[in-house]
Amino acid sequence: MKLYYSPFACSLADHIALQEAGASFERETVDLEMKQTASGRDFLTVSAKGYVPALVLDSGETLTENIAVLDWIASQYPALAVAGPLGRTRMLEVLSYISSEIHRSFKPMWHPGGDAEKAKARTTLAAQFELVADGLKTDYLFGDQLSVADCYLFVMLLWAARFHIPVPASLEALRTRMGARPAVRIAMTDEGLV
Ligand SMILES: N[C@@H](CCC(=O)N[C@@H](CS)C(=O)NCC(=O)O)C(=O)O
Repeated sequence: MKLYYSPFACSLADHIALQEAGASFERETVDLEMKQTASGRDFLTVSAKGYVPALVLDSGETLTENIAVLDWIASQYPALAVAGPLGRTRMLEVLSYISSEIHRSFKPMWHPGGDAEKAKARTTLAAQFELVADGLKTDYLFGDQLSVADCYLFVMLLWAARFHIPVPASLEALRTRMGARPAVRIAMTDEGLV
């Protein structure tokens, strides 16, 4: 399989999850502005959506959308899934919150200008991280074992640090804990982030 990604983009979550899973995968960066892969291919022929992540499976099928890609990784590598009768549902609940609320709230931060919008986004993000922290009672979101949801949350926490958005101490600790994991360090090194 092959992961199309861009350094420090949300696709880092999928990159980390694959690395944590011990999966065998190829990877290729994408120039998101030019919609071109590092090998010069038109990225729109890989994914018409034109954004990362895109994961091309060994079957030749292409998966997009963080929620779907991370859910697929958890289904293939159960060590990264959430156990229990409601485990998958709870995992999807968190992935959806991260994707449709937190991830989306960062949007103004990536574009120049829009100071009022940025200020509003900061307030929204701080409240969203508080809400996640309120439910965090263990080392990771779902207990003592990391799941794909932590991988996505970790990227949001890295973005928070980059934009100086305050997060509660428990999430700072999670960011540090995740950042020290060997697989996370490998993925971040591969993306030129450490
Ligand atoms: N709905 C998508 C959004 C993915 C997304 O926003 N990717 C960004 C990087 S974090 C991207 O590739 N942006 C480039 C673009 O939209 O042109 C998902 O959840 O996977």
